Amino acid sequence: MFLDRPKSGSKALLVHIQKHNSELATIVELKELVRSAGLVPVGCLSSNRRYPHPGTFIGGGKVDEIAAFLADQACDLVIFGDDLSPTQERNLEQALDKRVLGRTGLILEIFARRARTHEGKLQVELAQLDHASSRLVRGWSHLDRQRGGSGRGAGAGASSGLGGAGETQLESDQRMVSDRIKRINGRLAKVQSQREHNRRGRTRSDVKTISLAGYTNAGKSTLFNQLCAADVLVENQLFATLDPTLRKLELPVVGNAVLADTVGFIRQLPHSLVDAFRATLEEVSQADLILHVVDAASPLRGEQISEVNVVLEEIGAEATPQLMVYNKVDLLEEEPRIDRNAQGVVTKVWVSSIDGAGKALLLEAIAERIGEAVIETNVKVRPQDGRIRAQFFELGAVVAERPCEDGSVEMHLRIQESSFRKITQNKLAGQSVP
Ligand SMILES: Nc1nc2c(ncn2[C@@H]2O[C@H](COP(=O)(O)OP(=O)(O)OP(=O)(O)O)[C@@H](O)[C@H]2O)c(=O)[nH]1
Ligand SMILES: [Mg+2]
Repeated sequence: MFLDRPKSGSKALLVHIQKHNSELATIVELKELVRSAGLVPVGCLSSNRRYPHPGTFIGGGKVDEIAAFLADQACDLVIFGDDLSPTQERNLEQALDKRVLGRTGLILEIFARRARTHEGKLQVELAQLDHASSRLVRGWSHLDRQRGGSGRGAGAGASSGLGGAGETQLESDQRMVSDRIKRINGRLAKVQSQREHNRRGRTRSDVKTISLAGYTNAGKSTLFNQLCAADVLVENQLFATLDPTLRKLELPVVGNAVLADTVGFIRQLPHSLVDAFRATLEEVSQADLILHVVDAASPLRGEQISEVNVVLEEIGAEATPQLMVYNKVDLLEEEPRIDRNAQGVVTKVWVSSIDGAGKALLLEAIAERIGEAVIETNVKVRPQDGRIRAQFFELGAVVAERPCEDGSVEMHLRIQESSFRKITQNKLAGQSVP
């Protein structure tokens, strides 16, 4: 009842607010979002506004223009490219007598259509309920007015002690939503503890995890299929991938790693979604390396990179090492190549995932970056492990050393994690002092 979703194939009028540059590209993106939600755009009206109107987002003249369009054309709903407050949404629905959807509602609809796994479906429902419940609370005064109440301002209801059908209905609606949210949270906790368990297992076994991240439609799944000879869904649609998929990845020198394909990001990714998907997004934040895949041919390339970084920060992945992958070079006058910074560290790899160009370069770059993890640690080396001590010195990994009373030495090391493991072969297990 609360999740009243538009039917597939519904006709939608799009409303776009001009704010800054690259307007054409944002309109194209809005149309793609609408199509990805299974809806059919039948028109697009633009409005120039610096600040949204508090009551209706757009001005009165624009509302009339939309009403005129709707009177003329068969259309099932009106979609705004921006987020609307619950009040704005309701006022517009009343004025236009049509279902109105803001950006968050639209993205939630795409996710609802895309969710395949149990966990994905629960997460999307959670986000939708969260979104619906905010509307349920603040929409109350509007409900009250409709039912012949006195038209008090939003927020006055709960404490004003109003009786009658409106309040009771609202309260029972709220209770049903919050019960459902609790139930979903309970079920999610179970699924997610399994995910956590699997991830821990991977960490313990020392397998490196590399996670793809990037703007939706950047080509993450295409790249994933190239690198892992996998067969995950690739589509010229936004949010084709929702549920994370893990596969084994063979790296030169380093050996086996795990690569994770994940959900794409987008400008203004709804908060409720980020929250609901926190567990799956942990594949990204907990990774040893993030491959930030960019559609290098997009006119919005720069904006998309910043948007992805904003979401990465939001999920606590800002400190995770990143390697930029500039994808779709086949659409540019570029050859696959590796870019390095002044210190010689690989920062960017240019590839084409669709034809596999640059694949070897990328694998090389990943191996280089993954192998770079340097740890600083103290270890105690017994006299009979003299060979281990010599190897640390050979590598130039010894920062300081001091003898202990029992004849062993305590060594302070700065060393590549993998070399440390190779040299000690766990013989020093339990002696390492972090
Ligand atoms: N020309 C060209 N097209 C590409 C390349 N890589 C991917 N594509 C196309 O870009 C579109 C999106 O690819 P996906 O791999 O589904 O993108 P994604 O990043 O996984 O998208 P979401 O899962 O929706 O976030 C598809 O139409 C691909 O065929 C490339 O290197 N060159
Ligand atoms: Mg994908």
